[in-house]
Amino acid sequence: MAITTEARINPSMNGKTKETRVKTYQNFIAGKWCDSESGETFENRNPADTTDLIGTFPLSTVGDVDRAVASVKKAFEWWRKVPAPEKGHMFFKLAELLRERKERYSFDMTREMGKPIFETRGDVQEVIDTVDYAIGESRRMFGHTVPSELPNKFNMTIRFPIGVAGLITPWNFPMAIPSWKTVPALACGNTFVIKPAQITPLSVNNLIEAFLDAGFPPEVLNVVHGSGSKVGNRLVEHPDTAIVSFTGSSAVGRQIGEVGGRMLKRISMELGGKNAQIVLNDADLEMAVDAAVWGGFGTTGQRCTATSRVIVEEGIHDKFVAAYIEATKKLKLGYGNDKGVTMGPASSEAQLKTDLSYIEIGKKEGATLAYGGKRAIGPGLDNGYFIEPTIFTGVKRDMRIAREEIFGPVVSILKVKDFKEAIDVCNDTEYGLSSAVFTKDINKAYVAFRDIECGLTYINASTIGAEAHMPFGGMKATGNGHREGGWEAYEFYSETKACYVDYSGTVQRAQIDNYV
Ligand code: UN1
Repeated sequence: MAITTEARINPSMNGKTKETRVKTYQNFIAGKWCDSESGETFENRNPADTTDLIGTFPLSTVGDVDRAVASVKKAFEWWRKVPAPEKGHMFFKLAELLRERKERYSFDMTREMGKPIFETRGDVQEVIDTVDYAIGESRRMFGHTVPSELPNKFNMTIRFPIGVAGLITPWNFPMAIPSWKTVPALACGNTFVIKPAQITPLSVNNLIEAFLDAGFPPEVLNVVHGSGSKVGNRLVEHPDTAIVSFTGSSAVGRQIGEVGGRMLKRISMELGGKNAQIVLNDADLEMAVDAAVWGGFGTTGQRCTATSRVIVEEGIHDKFVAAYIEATKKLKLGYGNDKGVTMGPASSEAQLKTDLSYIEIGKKEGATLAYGGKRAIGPGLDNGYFIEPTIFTGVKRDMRIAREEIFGPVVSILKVKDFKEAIDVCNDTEYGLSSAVFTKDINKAYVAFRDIECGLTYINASTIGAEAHMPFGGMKATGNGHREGGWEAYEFYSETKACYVDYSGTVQRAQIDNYV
């Protein structure tokens, strides 16, 4: 899958934890690793140290996508008939391989997108969890049997494979999110072409390598690297991709929805978030602070589920802010494969610029910059896209920093007078992905479940940390109503077919013969 073209020494970052080879990576199309027909490539660099070139990947064309789709379309004809439990055996082997390779894949992931190694281990673990679930689900895939309204007639539903899935995946969970899509897609009998984000192509090649080594037929899975405008668009517009699953921004999601809607495709979209953690007066302060540090600055704030707003009730506000700043000071920035690092860089220069521009916006809007606010510099940081974890206080609900998704380590604190106002502020956003409430009052917990307009609500836990066997996704502009993870993903990746057997020996007319 990769050809080493050049050896080089990387002197920086203590030289300890760095790979020193530059490789040429390829697409996987029609059962073979291959370059793009364009011959063009793009670079994959370490965002913690941009002098560290990880490798080059193919900048693919519409022609490459068309070849890939044609190939997996052909494979679908027989893959759909392979018994699901047989697929389950392959998933069993895949889980074993992923467990063996967890450390290597985590290292590669940290190197290409920056989150610390303990987080990338979690990312690979999320893949393992998703695969473990598929092993079980491959022997379930339940339909329903229900009584018929007519005598001597049998009614049941079965799950029916759909066809080719075009999968477009982001860089913040470079393996976990691709696994949420690829694993149930294959388990349900579909085949796929995946286009990974250009920031994290290696992690998806690693996933594909694991699939192949686990014995999945090479014909059923293809990866095509390149830009969203060429490769991504073609996957959406291709007449033979019956399914499109996309994780990314709401702006791109709207475009995909338009095209896919017109073509009547089955589309799943997991888009932006502006998640809030509510801290009520009776909250356990220490826990609420820990959760807001993890939720706000884990993954450098680059999660759809990141805590970008903390809504704090008046009585605990000042204590919370002071403790939150103190706890945030303890974060250690650096290259995530180095020991002791707890926060990596922004994953790209573009993301860093967005983060910094929102900090300027926050200041201009009149919020108080309580901590951070600058590009982070110093030993081990100067070649990377590092930014200080940033806290704004005195944020008002109509400010842009309280409304727009930033996707960086910039947290807005909003003070409210009571629980009712907290819920009102929490819902005052176009998004509806994740939410959290810190309280000891069980009644308030249930009110939160009833009234918060989000796909995920946590009580006394951070807004991040969804588990792979639970449905994941959001309301409002966060998506189009589908969920990833757990059983709901299996519903998305298969059609429901209603099957009837009439064993009465006569032609019975439903709704008519039984109501004379
Ligand atoms: C995302 O940010 O798109 O719940 C996914 C979480 C992770 C997944 C996040 N398990 O934060």
